[in-house]
Amino acid sequence: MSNDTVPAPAPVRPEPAGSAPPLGVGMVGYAFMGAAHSQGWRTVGRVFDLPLSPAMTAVCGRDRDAVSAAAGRLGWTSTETDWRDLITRDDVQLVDICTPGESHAEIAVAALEAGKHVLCEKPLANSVAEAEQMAAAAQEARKRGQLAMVGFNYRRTPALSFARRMVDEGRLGELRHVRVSYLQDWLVDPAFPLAWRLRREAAGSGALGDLGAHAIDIAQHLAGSPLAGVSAQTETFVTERPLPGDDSGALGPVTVDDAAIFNGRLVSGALASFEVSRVAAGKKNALRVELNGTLGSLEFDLERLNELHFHDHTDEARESGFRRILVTEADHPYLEAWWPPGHGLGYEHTFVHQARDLLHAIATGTDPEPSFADGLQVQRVLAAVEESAEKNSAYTTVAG
Ligand code: SOE
Repeated sequence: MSNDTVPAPAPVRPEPAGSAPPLGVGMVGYAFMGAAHSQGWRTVGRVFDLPLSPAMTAVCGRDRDAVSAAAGRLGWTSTETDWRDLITRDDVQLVDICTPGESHAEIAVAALEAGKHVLCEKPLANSVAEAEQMAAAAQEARKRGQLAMVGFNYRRTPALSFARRMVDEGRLGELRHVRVSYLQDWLVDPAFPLAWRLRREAAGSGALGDLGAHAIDIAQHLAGSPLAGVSAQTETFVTERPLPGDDSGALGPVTVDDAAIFNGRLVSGALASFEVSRVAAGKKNALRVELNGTLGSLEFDLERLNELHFHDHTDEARESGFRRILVTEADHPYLEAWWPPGHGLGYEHTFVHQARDLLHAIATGTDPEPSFADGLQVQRVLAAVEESAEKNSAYTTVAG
């Protein structure tokens, strides 16, 4: 066990007098997602009025030197080299899991059994069986007052939060279509190495679990209805890639998809279509969402994340069309705590909002969304997509 204390970075702003009671956070993993979550924990108390004040108590990683460096860089007070030691610390009440999918289930279940609240990165797990185990552990823990949430952070862009509000208020009428594409291009180059995200045993699936999980969550969340079934195709275009850290030029097999396309029917009756890819040249992190209802339509593009385009179909035809809503007004979701109108937010703010919402849920004892049960349902959709693709696109019902 390490539990080394690293010098804490100087606070940006001193804690206000009479501040909220502390809640110790312990984070496992400190790469891309760990850095994003750290940004959330570092910032949330300096922007929002909170019922609990998160303390960045400890970060955990196997390599002692690397985790120590990460702690200093990201703002964590101490380190652990074994997550089993992290989850049993008395000064940690919330365990934040930012590791590859292969370890989510083991860490989350153990942390819940150790009496901690849990935040887990998406996708919830690498298989439906693991996700079921996690959802069951979360249900048990709920009886003891512990909460568990999945990190589908895009729900917390102000624009998509506002879109959800507009759907709830009936501004789109009855939804007919939900269309989501999520495209990246970092795997176009066949020389890109066989990283963990390209190995099924580590990542569960490829673009499907990585990007499709977000797309499915967003579609179902905005529509307020789950997918009933899907018809899908998946493809791995580059089937072998260079082994990381091996200069001999040896290749290893890619065991996940590069891309997936699928369509389906929501329980509400709306039709949904999805396209996800990590080989779409020129698309960096292009998440696009479109909703068409009987009274109007909405469009969102993560590359212009402060905007929402709304067409009100009840407008007089001669004046109707899509209008751009700049989602930066104080009464837009989350914006009351940020900048004056027009001073937009970015990707990292979704993690601040995620931390804010989870802290409020813990303080008030309310169920956070998305829950582990929601994460399990997304996992079932992912499994149905893979099953359909194996059966040459046969319509496959989502289990549940
Ligand atoms: C990598 O493709 C990735 O980091 C995803 O894993 C994240 O969930 C997404 O937000 C950005 O892209």
